[in-house]
Amino acid sequence: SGTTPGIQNIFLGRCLAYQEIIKPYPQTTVDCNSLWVKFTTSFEGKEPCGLTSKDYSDFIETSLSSLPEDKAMFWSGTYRVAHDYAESGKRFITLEDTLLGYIMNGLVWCGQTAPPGINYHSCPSFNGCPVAANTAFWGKASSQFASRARGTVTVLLDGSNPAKPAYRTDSYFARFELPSLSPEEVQMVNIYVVHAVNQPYRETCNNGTLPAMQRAVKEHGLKYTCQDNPQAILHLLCVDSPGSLMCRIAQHGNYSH
Ligand code: NFD
Repeated sequence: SGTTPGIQNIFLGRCLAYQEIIKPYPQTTVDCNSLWVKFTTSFEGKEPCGLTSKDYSDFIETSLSSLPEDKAMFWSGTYRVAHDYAESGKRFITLEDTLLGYIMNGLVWCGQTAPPGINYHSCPSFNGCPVAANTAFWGKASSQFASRARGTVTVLLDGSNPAKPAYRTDSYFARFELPSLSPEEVQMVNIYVVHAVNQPYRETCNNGTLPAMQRAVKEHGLKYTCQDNPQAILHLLCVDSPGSLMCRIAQHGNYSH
């Protein structure tokens, strides 16, 4: 598929709405028109597969500001529940709750050497380039986001997916985020293993890929905790299966055994 239709309007609209209406946490103001120019300058007129994270440095560094303490949240395989829990930056701040991530989430774009420099008709698929073009942007955005985390950070991993291990060394989290956490600024990594309701616990804090992840966190010089399906996460998942046994919450005057 090609570049997202109307990408300039979406970009500018998201940028303005984020700063004028959404404002999830205090940040310095960024001019949306100059940000659009920095974005297009990153890839315009260039081979779509020839980009590196350097091409996006100026754009990414202009739009990402500092993060409040204890708020950064990372997710891997847990997009929906992580964002439900983060509550649009009110409880936790994911990359998608920052100005940069909010503007860019879900957009598709690519350049071309021929005029007009942006390809509106066809862009390489996610795996279509030798080094995915996606990684040039999202890898840099992820590492810059993680490098701004302070205090306690929270990571949500998927312990129920038979096709994808909870901790994959080829995930953005493992490749770009964990290595960018500052051992000086980050005091604790709280790992939450998410288990789908009514599914067997495939991987837990003590099984599967989680021990390797905890070793990696420790080797990076960080302290951690690990919890399987904490109550707050379970309660969020239970919205979709309120009647299932593991979702039953005792109510005053309505206990069932
Ligand atoms: P993931 P992760 N094809 O859930 N982040 O740890 C297509 F089309 O496995 C945010 O790798 O976890 N898309 C964003 C794919 C993107 C494919 C990257 C694929 N084969 C990284 N594989 C974002 N907002 O878009 C992976 N993806 C894409 C940061 C797809 O968009 C976040 O701060 C999927 O939703 C988070 O902490 C996304 O990669 C961590 O890295 C993540 O795949 C999540 O990357």
